[in-house]
Amino acid sequence: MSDAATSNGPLSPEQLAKMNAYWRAANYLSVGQIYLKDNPLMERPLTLDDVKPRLLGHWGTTPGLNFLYVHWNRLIRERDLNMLYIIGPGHGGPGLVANTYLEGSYTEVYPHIEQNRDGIKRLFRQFSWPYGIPSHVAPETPGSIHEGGELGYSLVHAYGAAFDNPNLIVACVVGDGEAETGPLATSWHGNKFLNPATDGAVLPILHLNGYKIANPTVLARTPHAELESLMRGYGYEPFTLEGDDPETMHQQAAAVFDLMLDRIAEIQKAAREDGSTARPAWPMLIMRTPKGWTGPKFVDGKPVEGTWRAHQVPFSELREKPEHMRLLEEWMRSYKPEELFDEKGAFRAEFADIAPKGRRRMGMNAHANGGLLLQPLKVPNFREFAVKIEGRGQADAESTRILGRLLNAVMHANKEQKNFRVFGPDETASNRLGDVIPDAGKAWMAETLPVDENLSQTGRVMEILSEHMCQGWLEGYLLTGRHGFFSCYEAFIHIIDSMVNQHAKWLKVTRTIPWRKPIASLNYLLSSLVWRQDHNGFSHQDPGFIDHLLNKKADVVRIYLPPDANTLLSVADHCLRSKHYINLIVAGKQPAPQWLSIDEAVAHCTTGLGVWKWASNDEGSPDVVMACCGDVPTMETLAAVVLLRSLAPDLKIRVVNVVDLMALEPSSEHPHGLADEDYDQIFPAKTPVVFAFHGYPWLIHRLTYRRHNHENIHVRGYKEEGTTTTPFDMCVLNNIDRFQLALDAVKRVPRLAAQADAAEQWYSESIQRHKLYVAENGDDLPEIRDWRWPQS
Ligand SMILES: Cc1ncc(C[n+]2csc(CCOP(=O)(O)OP(=O)(O)O)c2C)c(N)n1
Ligand SMILES: [Mg+2]
Repeated sequence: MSDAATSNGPLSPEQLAKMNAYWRAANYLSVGQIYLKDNPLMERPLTLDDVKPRLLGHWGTTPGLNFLYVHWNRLIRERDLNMLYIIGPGHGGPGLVANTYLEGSYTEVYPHIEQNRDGIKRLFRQFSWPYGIPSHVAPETPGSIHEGGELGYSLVHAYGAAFDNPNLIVACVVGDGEAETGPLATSWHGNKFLNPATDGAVLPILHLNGYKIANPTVLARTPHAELESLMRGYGYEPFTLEGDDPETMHQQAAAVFDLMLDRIAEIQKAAREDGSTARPAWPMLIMRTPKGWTGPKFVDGKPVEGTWRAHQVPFSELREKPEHMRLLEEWMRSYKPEELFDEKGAFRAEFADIAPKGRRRMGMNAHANGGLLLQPLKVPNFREFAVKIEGRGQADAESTRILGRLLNAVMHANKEQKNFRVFGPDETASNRLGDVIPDAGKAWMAETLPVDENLSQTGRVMEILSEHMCQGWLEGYLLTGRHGFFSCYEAFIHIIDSMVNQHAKWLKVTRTIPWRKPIASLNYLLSSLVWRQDHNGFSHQDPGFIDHLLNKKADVVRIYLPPDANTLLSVADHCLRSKHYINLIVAGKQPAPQWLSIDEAVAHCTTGLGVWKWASNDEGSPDVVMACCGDVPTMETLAAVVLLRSLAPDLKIRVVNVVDLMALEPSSEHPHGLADEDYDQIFPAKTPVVFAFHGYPWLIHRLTYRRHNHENIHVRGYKEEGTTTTPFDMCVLNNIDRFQLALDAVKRVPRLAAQADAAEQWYSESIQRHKLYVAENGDDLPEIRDWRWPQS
């Protein structure tokens, strides 16, 4: 095409020519990254030596992303916008690298990628090259908070970024394939939670390039009227942009974006100045352009542009097929690099000049490097919420309810900063964190009825029945420099296993990127735990998220199982203040005995695991160590100790409680790992250890297999036995009950060998009695249900 303006629209001929040149430059640099390692400006004919040996990357989505970038640049300049760009199809990495290079951001963070021939050569070479940069919009890419490798989370991240950022516009490209994922399909409902007065705007672009890797997309083959109705049904005002002629498309895009940005400004003015409280129909764009736009139309006689064949590298086999070499040469020269870069290889000033400056450049937007904006969370003194301990285990408390009070105080303390939100899939109250709700309110922009309680347009508790949304909103919120807390039923947190993988990868990589500043930790509270799912049963019983998280890098993951409310307070305080971790807290919500004073709790949490002297009688050399981790296993262990005292009065028992699971690992594997000398003091050589664990038992072996005395550790935990039954019967079904733990101890202490048979008998009788009682009465035996630690 010629650069002269031929179509009508808001762009002047000169503006159109410059924007198109900018787009050509971005496309040129994108193709160059995928294909070339030398001859970056094509100052001589391409040869095989210029081409990378392995061609890795994705072209198809990239020209569309580049097209949008240049249009965002114009809008940012003209309207002085603060804009963040989130790319759903993150495989379009070359486009974002190209654009941040053209605007200068890339060179600022990576000075060796200079604005000249050498710089472009390095830019090309590093892409998808061993120890170079990844092919996606990765943490290494300036301006990104979203990798996009795992599809589905762009729009939920966009909403998370926009909450409490009233001056931010988050432009979000949703791939039409990505739009088929469950999380993305729900993400559209973010508009029911976004307040136009106090939050920023999200500008979704459905990138309808028609195809995924190998198939058409559902939405591309849905009649336009249906698609528009779908978007209207989600509550948006859909706009459409369709075509493939660059000039016409630039003009039409400029026109439609002007309309959409005006619409956003109107919505915000209505809410912020005119007091409107209605939920607005935010604009969204359906953008229908060819996949691999401006790329090769045919390869080997088959159509490529506008088809799925454009998805990755449109053609390879350059060595074998000279025709392909010619295609590459033609394709790259179609962008006219000689017009775009000067004789030194610098992007010509007349084009470079149309990009925004400084922090307005999307590659330099501080919101995309949230650690730059992070204000420490104000955490009030958690000791004020402590449970008073008058006699070990005498009074019950609901641990999570106590935590809810602390969270409420945190909400209050950060009211002005507006940088703390609590997330949950309809379970905040059920998990007994309800004290955080009345003052903070639950965010809700949808309709309300008189029967509703605590819904508020400025609510800070985020509840939607989608673990994906809770996770994604929180990630977006954290990545843009704020703080949050996510509570979830233990069994269903698995729904976001894959999302947390991606976040953990992000944290791991960003640790090594000097210009990326640490962000607040992602804090989980898992409650409604496996052992106390009396009314829900087997479907609600799964402690496996701990195992899942353990696969992540040690420098990213922390896992805590506080046995009571005061330890929970101490752990939560620590997690809320920490940075750049994934903190998992597992704590029950049911009334349960309280063991440690707040001072003891702080000391215990500081070491992570320790001997509970008040429950031990080992005088420094135990016959057996009764270890426990998790609130129910702790209670069963203590009850087992009491049983053992009558079964074998002279048995020297040491009780060890583990609150920080990672303390079990060797210090060479995890920074929280206890030094071997300290571990050996607590778990002495040759001494049997009966370990009652909240989760799957093999996990404890996994953590301790390198420790001394591992051969003497015997672990009880959840072994996938469950149903709707009494709390104690759950323990019995999984052999983690007090009778079993006591029997385990007797059987493992050599000098009690003579008592083993009698103990087996006692065990069978006890369990039989329990079973009969439960079956008959539908409740646990009174002495079990009302059990208390004996007061000395
Ligand atoms: C959750 C997930 N499933 C599968 C893939 C593999 N994958 C990578 S790209 C792609 C197609 C994406 O299509 P679309 O969203 O339309 O992107 P575009 O056409 O813009 O490339 C698929 C299936 C993935 N990255 N993530
Ligand atoms: Mg597509």
